[in-house]
Amino acid sequence: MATDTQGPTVSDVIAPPVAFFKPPSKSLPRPRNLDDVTKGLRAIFDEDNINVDEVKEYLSSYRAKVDDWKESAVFDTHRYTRNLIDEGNGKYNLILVCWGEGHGSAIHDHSDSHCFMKIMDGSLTETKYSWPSEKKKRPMNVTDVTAYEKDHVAYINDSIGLHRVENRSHTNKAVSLHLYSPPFNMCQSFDERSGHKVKCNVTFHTKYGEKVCYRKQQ
Ligand code: CSS
Ligand code: FE2
Repeated sequence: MATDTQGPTVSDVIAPPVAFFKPPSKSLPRPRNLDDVTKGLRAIFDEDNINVDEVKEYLSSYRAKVDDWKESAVFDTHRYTRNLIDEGNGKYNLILVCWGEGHGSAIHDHSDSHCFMKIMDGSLTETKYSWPSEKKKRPMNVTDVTAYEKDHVAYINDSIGLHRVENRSHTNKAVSLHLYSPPFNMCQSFDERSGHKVKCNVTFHTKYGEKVCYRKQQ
């Protein structure tokens, strides 16, 4: 691995409030709806130690239905929206992300958190990048491009790298369920051509169905 990269190396251990190293324990029933998922996740995260594969398998075992998310899904014409549906007892944020046709995220990191993304509807393309050089401005290096279909669960953290998520469809919206543990409200986004990074706020379009207003600071 290059020594001038600004991200953590694979040997860096992410140390969130909940440790993510343990053999799977809970065998929860397959969730029938999003309420079940929310409760099941609370039960999984009730433990002090969490297993990444257990969370992935649990989210994968759920077959998403439009009826489950349509009440909480709020779309915007101009950009994708984040809709907070559970704060996981402070251990994680569970967010329904609503992507209009052609909407996509910036290239970003995940503030030392674990990020799970389950496709609830439509299809999303994830482009992964390695951390850019601190020293040289140069185009960022793509490490993987994968299109995910409904019910797939993807996982990333800063040791794996950075990513951009896009709804490349020009005719269909997409909806995804994201779990970030621990929760974070700032991350970094990156310019693909230079690797230049800026800090950005992670804001919500709605929280528990209510529109969130962010006042501009004077
Ligand atoms: N880009 C989304 C999530 S991809 S993990 C966001 O901004 O929250
Ligand atoms: Fe992300």
